[in-house]
Amino acid sequence: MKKPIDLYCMALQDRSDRVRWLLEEMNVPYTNHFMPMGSAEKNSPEYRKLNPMNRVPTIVDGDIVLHESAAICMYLADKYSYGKLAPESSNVKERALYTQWMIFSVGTLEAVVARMFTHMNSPTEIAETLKYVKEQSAFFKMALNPILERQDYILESGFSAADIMLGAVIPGAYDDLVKDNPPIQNYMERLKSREAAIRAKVF
Ligand SMILES: N[C@@H](CCC(=O)N[C@@H](CS)C(=O)NCC(=O)O)C(=O)O
Repeated sequence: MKKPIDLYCMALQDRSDRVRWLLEEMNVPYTNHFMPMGSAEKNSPEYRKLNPMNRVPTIVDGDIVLHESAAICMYLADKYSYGKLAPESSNVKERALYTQWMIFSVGTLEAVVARMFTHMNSPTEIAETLKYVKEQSAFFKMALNPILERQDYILESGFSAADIMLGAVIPGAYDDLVKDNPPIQNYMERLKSREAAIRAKVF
């Protein structure tokens, strides 16, 4: 029998959330390894060998060791759900859009959302950060709203790992993206009600 995938994280609600949600969607067995922030295990040389960045998530799947949540989700969806949660390469347009949204979710959206955790150290910085997030969120809405007004998920072909990435990141900008914005609000309700997301305790 295949060994369950090892998923290294600090807690359920860190960036391991999207990986756990995807594994639950695919019914792929996994083991959570919780290493609280500042713990000896997280700072150990053994963990550094798996992830030299000393961050989470990291997975070990046989001889594959991977970090970066979007890369992990792309790898897992290709390996365990090719043609379902990951569009096939022969479906050139869907695959290109899938890659776009996977990378957007961490490289652009999460980069903006994360500012609210790191750039809030003085009243001036807080005001600047909130203004920046609001401005960027206006662009995000321009990109996402028209798509989510015409279809249930970010890809025309239906629910995919890209929705998992977006769904895990979007709540971080709740006031600017979700509140009083029916297209994203309804999208988030659809995602939150998925049994795999509930099992993974993402929200
Ligand atoms: N781009 C990376 C970011 C990873 C990351 O920053 N993870 C945070 C937790 S959510 C972390 O490990 N922080 C602990 C630390 O920096 O020591 C990804 O998406 O996996």
